[in-house]
Amino acid sequence: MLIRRANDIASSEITPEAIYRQRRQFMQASALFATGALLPGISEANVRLAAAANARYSTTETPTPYKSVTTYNNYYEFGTDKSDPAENAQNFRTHPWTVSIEGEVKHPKVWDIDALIKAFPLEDRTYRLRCVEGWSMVIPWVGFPLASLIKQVEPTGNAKYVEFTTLHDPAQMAGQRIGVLDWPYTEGLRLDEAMHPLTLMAVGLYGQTLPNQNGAPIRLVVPWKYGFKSAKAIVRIRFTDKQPQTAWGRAAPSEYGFYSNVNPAVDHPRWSQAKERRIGEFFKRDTLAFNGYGDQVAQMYRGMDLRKYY
Ligand SMILES: Nc1nc2c(c(=O)[nH]1)N[C@H]1C(S)=C(S)[C@@H](COP(=O)(O)O)O[C@H]1N2
Ligand SMILES: [Mo]
Repeated sequence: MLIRRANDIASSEITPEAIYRQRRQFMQASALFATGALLPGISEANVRLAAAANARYSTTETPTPYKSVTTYNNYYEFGTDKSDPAENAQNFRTHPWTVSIEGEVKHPKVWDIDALIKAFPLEDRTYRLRCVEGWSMVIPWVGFPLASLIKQVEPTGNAKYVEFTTLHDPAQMAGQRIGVLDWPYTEGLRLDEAMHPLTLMAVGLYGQTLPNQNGAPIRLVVPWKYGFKSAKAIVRIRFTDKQPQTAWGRAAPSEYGFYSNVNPAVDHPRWSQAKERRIGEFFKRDTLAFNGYGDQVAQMYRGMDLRKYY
């Protein structure tokens, strides 16, 4: 047996990260995918997800420890300190939940979250995440390409952009009872960006359902853009002919542009973007153009002045 049984492992060792690593090693050794039930789940809240590893779209860099991924968060609906979301989102209700697909599509539909998660094959994809504040992580997501959903709903000829909206529920999200942003959080992509194979709808990380603080039950992940483009807790995906407003764009248009592609050559008005601190590392590393995904995404911006379209 390539893996130890769960009851041979000291309970302190049974972290989602340890389980994920073992499962990955096991899969690599046996070429067995989507088994889904190799080890018992560690808690009822975090359900294991059956997903196929996608090496083509994954970095081989070491994932940031589960603990950091789930306790160092930006999610202003639950507070502005990095430790706030892990504490304040604990009782956030992610069921029942619907995601409405609307606007310029031939097949608008209000999806039940469980049906949506079952409708498209899930993949394990490890991506870099670069926050506009200057830190970065490597996160093993579970999700499906947004392109799969878009193909199914068939955008009309008028669809040029896609708008994403987070749940608006001030009773549950204390941050929405105060200012900071004009709630709910909204984000947007151009249709070709939304269709790009790297653009993911994430429903899990480290092989399990998303922790609430990371955007359960479903969030966007756009790895070549600053982290704030990757909106959490999505309830609406709307196809439009006009460029959507974004929450950060409304709050500070000169600081947070619509594109917000990671770009070490274009500074934030208040700080440099040339370097970043990978969470868990001491020395800063150079920030890469398009967060290192330039080979795959740069052609979408050919001919555009990336200083103007920041
Ligand atoms: N709804 C919502 N989505 C959000 C945010 C937020 O405040 N609210 N913060 C963004 C920012 S600034 C970052 S860096 C990432 C962080 O994702 P993580 O906490 O899963 O690492 O979420 C993004 N998505
Ligand atoms: Mo961020």
